[in-house]
Amino acid sequence: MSDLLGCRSCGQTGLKPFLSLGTTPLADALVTEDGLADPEARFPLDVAFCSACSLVQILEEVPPEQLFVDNYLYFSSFSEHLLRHSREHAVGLIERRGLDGDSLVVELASNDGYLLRNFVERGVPVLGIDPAPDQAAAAAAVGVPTLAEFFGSELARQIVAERGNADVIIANNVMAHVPELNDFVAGMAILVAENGLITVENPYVRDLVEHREFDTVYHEHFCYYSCTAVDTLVRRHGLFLNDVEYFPELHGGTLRWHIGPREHVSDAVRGYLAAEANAGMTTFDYYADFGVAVERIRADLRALLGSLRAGGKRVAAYGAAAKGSTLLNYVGIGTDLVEFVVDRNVHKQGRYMPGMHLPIREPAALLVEQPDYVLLLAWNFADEIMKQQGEYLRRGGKFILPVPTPRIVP
Ligand code: DWN
Repeated sequence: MSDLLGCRSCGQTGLKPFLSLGTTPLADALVTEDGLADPEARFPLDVAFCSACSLVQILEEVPPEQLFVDNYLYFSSFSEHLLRHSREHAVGLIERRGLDGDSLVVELASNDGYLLRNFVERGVPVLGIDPAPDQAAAAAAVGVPTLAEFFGSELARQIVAERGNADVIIANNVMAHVPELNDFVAGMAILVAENGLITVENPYVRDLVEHREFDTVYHEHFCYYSCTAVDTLVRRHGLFLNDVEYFPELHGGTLRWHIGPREHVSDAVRGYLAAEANAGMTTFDYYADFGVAVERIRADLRALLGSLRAGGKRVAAYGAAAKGSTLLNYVGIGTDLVEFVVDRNVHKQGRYMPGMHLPIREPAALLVEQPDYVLLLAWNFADEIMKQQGEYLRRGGKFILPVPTPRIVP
């Protein structure tokens, strides 16, 4: 199969698979009560490496409309950590770039306006782009004008004609989500002003491998990036990877790439490129054993949950996250092991996790049911969630963190 497929970035065939997570339902396709008996769309979830440009990517291509338009329930504003991170990013850009009422900031995948609202509050004109209709409507309700469309070179030309070039383009957790990757980057090159800045954030593939974050693989994430792969990708479109920032606490380890139409590459970028080459991230061998490590996590987590349940302990879960769907389906965790999942997102409550059909309830259920253990599916927000669940912990509750190795805390 992979011999036929060309790399999403460079087009090279001969992609080399190194991880197979089976055939799984779509991670954010939460199931309604009425839909429990209906068959769920399932797709192969296999990850491969491109030896030509070092891009890690999945081999299956699910239509983006099916992923992000029909019944997409992810709203960014349910995490204080993410809101704080976004606010700091916006304020920093305004100050460093001297943004004002004559500027234009465009965000690609602007979701519910969680980030652009910081610019609106400071008088900087913005434009959000997000194909998910409910999120676009939520953004408009907080004063963020939003186009409910997919971004690419055609929409970029349309925006330039109507609004001019963008002084800043922000693309957080979206460049991993686009099947037509080159058209997406070409669109950014068209839209950005000649002295403008593009900041792109995505989880770092080095953390995925070295912290065993296999559950961050799902069909919404077509690509998993290194600086090497991003550098090659953007240069193809006349853009340059000029700087990079690392946020170890965000989504399991996130890089923010600073990209622009003028070349002035920082020592930080040179350092990352050298470190990735030295670590072997530009070769298949770096990824070759990842699948074995993931199979070990599956065995260890099943054993831990099985022993707790055999001992009469009750187990619930926290975070109806996309990564939670991957984990539950790959490990095979049903209601025999975990009774229910809680989540703050009211749009998710009352539905069921894809595939394994764990019911999703509000977080208060943890104090009502007081399970002995809670499997933290949203482990990337462990600090925020465990602080929030202080009462559950004070009553003797404990959390289970699934990666990089299943363990009970505190
Ligand atoms: O790339 C993507 C990442 C950034 O977000 C999207 N394609 C999909 C989504 O992935 P995810 O669902 O794994 O992301 P999160 O943000 O890790 O999901 C956390 C879940 O936990 C959300 O459903 C919200 C929920 N939550 C909660 O209930 N209480 C989160 C926090 C912080 C909380 O306190």
